Amino acid sequence: MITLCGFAISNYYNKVKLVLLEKNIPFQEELVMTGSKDEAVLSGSPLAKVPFIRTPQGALCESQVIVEYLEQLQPQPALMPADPSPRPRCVSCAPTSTCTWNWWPASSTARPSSAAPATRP
Ligand SMILES: N[C@@H](CCC(=O)N[C@@H](CS)C(=O)NCC(=O)O)C(=O)O
Repeated sequence: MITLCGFAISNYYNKVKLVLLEKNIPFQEELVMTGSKDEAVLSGSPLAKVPFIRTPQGALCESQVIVEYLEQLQPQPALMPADPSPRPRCVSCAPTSTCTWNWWPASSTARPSSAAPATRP
C-alpha cells in the first residue's frame, strides 16, 4: 500500500492526497514534518521536503512527479486531458492548486463529455 508522508496543512501534500482520493487508490498517511534528519525520511525525500510517498517499489518525492506516477498507476479517472494542447495549462496550474477541479478550466472543451459539468465548490 502507498504511504503518503507529510502534514495536512501543506498544499503540496493535499494536492497528492486529492489525486489519491479522486483515483480511489488505497493509501495510509504518516505525519512527517519538514527538516527531518531522520534517515528513514531522507531516504524518501533527500531535501527533507514533504510530501513524499512510500510504495512497495520504493519512495518518490516532488508532488508533480508523484501525481504523474499516480496518473500512470491508475489512469482512470484521468485528471489530465488527453488532448496535448490544454495539458500544459493544467500542469502549470497544479502546483498551486489544492483542488483538482481547478485543473479543468470550466470553459474547457477538453473535459470528457461523460463527466459532470465543472462546478466550483
Ligand atoms: N517542489 C516540492 C515543494 C514541496 C515543499 O516545498 N513542501 C514544503 C511544505 S508545504 C516543505 O517541505 N518545505 C520545507 C523546505 O522547503 O525545506 C513539491 O512539489 O513537492
